[in-house]
Amino acid sequence: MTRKALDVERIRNDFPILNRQVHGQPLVYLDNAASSQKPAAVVAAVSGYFLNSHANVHRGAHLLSVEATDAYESARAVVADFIGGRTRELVFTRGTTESINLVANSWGGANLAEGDEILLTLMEHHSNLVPWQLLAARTGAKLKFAGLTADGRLDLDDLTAKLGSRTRIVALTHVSNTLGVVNPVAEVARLAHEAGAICLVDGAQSAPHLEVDVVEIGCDFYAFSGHKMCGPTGIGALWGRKELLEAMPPWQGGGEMISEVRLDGSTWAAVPHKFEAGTPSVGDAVGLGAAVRYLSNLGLESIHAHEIELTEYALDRLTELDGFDLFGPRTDRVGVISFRYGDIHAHDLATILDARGVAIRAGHHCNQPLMHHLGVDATARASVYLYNTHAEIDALVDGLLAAKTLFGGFA
Ligand code: C6P
Repeated sequence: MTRKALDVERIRNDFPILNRQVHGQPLVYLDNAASSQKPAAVVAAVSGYFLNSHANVHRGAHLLSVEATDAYESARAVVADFIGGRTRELVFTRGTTESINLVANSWGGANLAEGDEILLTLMEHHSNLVPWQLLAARTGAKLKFAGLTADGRLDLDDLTAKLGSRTRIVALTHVSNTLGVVNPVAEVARLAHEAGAICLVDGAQSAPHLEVDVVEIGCDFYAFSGHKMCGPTGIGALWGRKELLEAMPPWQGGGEMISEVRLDGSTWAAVPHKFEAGTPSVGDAVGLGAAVRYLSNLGLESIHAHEIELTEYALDRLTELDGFDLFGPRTDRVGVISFRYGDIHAHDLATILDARGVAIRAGHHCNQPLMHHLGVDATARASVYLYNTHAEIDALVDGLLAAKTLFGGFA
């Protein structure tokens, strides 16, 4: 397939919010790792659904319910295809956090016993750590953590050394939301399987930016969120291997997830509906389907190439600045750029940049153990997406220089 270069100016027209001003300055949105902006096509799909076709799904005999069910289930097919999975293996959830909690509670509750081990890494988001802590407290399982190399990559030797006969699951992020590094998840899935464990990949920061194929990765679960990939908030998905999903008990009970309910017990709907108790977020699923269509039309390969080129430009310019210190490796990364700038606190940097219309994130990024490891309490973080431009990177650089001037230089 030939890769088309992105027409970024045309793409920017699809995102009306990018034309607004912030504090009287043009918006420069560089907080995409936290949440992306939405193209008009996604907003139109959601509003079109509610204005024309809304009813509850899987229930009604009337036309609107049939249309709503079709819209919901075709969104599932599109989203599953986007990550190379089969439709019946894709469970709609509220996002990555809920997807991982589903696995920890359902698979973990059924499969872990005292002394079993859950292997994570030092760079996990709290969403891929706290659910396992809760599970460990409930089952007596132990958590282990693979370390990092000095330049902020996953230490595969350490991970291999920590995989043992009691390891039941290796759960790791595909892309670090602080370090920007892309982890070798296919290699980790292979190592996990060799050790008799399964592998969960947190795809919150990869699904929006990389061509993902869960079959090629060879993982057992893949979790991601719609709002970081041009879709609505409150919707995301868990992809899981059919055999695992079928063997797992339901997590939440209620309508939609049953086959038959009697007073003395119930039987369950087939996957994926077994894991979708209650009325689902139909409009958000439709919006996620539209987001996936939007990204697919542009091509993930082209989106990724644009982001890599922009990231290279950003790193070239930023690393020229006196006092700029990048967290994470220079290569094998996406456009999540975490940094320290002299002795100016990350929160001060974010405030000064905001006054100039430049939105970045400052804080621990729900990575407190990683911050501990890096010896900081917070980092500043700029993160790019398909609609960002070189001029916006220049605005970031100018903002940092202005911050230094405002502080009268570094101590
Ligand atoms: N990271 C960030 O600014 P939810 O909130 O469920 O959509 O995604 C949680 C999550 C899980 N894993 C990774 C790697 C993530 O980056 C995130 C969300 C945002 O970095 C908000 S803290």
